[in-house]
Amino acid sequence: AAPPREQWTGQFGFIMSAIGSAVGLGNIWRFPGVAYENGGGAFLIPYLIALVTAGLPILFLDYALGHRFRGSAPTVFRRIGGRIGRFTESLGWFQVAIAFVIGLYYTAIIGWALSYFVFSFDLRWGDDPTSFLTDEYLQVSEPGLSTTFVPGVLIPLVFVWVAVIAVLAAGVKKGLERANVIAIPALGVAFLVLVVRALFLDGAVDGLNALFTPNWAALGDPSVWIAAYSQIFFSLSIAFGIMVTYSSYRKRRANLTTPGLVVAFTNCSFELLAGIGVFATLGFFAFQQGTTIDQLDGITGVGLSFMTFPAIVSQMPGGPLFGCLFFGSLVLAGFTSLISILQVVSAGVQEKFGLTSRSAPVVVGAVSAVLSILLFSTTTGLLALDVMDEWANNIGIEFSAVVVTVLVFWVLRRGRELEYHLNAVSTFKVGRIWLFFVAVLAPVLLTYMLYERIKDLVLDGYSDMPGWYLATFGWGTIVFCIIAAIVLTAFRWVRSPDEFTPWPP
Ligand code: MET
Repeated sequence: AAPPREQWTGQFGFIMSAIGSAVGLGNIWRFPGVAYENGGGAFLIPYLIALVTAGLPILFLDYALGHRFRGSAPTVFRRIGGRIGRFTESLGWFQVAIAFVIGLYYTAIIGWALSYFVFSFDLRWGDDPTSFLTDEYLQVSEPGLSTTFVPGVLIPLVFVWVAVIAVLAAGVKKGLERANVIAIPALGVAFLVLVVRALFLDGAVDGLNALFTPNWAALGDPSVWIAAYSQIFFSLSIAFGIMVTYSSYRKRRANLTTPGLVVAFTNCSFELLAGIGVFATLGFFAFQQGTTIDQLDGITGVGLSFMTFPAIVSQMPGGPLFGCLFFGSLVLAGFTSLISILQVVSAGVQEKFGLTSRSAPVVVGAVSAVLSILLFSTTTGLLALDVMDEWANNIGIEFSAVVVTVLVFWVLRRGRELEYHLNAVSTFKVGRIWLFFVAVLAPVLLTYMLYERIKDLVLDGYSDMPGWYLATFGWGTIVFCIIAAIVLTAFRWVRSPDEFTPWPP
């Protein structure tokens, strides 16, 4: 017989690991720019509404699914499907596929951050960090598929892949949990020092004003709401298998909702803190240039972390230390999320194909690493990354959330059972309001937003990129996930999942 299912040591290990997953590049690299672009201070309203109406409810749903049905996403959706489990399993594989795709580019950004951590010591980017990034470091060429590898990008990327495979192969307790228990406190300290330092820079207050001054008109724009919901899903690591997988390693009698509140609160606090730190720093930059923040370029996404920040670090007293703290934080935050994302893929493959917890990460990691290296260590990596991120997050994850909620609550009608399961041991009880949010409000809102987003992308394209390119890397990503879901569902289970994760309990 196969060994029993792996477990966290206890609640603390789980909470640290769940925070490790939630607090990631999304908090530092994505949130500040998204908030700024979508109404600044006014963005906090859709953000908080998204948190309460969909973020927390779906976080609890993911916990309940993983914990009750005790498996990776495909196992969970097969089990909950009962007689139609052969079909519902595909939803689990769809989530695995999204996690797989995100893992490919997520690693690339961690690799860049690792390079920039080293570059911080001697401010390697020189006087023009923008051209340093695109011309010298990434050596960006026209959109396309290049086979010219860039060694400076390739080497850290390989390093990140080896590290993540090693952590996963060491197992849930000795690998994932241990990595998080060490990295998360370190991240907390480093980031706090960074933010406090930023607040004492000249111009910091102007930066905060730029971030928090509300543009109320933005609230009437559906794309602002979509951005808020996408950000919450990505940031809490929900609706694409991560929390399902992580909660399946919890002990049988476990308090589910209370740790969920702790994790969500910590994540959102960290996110706001990142917004404050980043904008205080931008305020300083604007002050130095004798301009205002709205005149600055590159305060979102890749540009913010890898062009604007290096420029600021160069102008700052004690810049190298500040740079190390910033890029070191990115590496720690990113890595602890990356291990959760690869675990989704690894656990799914492990269970279906009867692999061991040691061999699965090696197989899955090797395949992912090769693809990731092919896509992102060549001269066309940056563009592919931007497009894949947009589609995976704004289409893939939201689509998955809609299908999960409709399937679980309307097709299979398992709402009361999951409510009961959540309440059995948890101290924070959920009830009718939870059911209403997760079963009615979330699917309705998300369906509408998905429709709007798809319409926009079809009619207006994205960032002036050529249509064929969006078809390949954007829509292609979604098509890839759907095909992967169908194909992986069609394979036979090497062993029944019930052998290694006993079911029914
Ligand atoms: N929650 C993570 C973040 O905010 C993303 C999911 S795990 C790759 O970056």
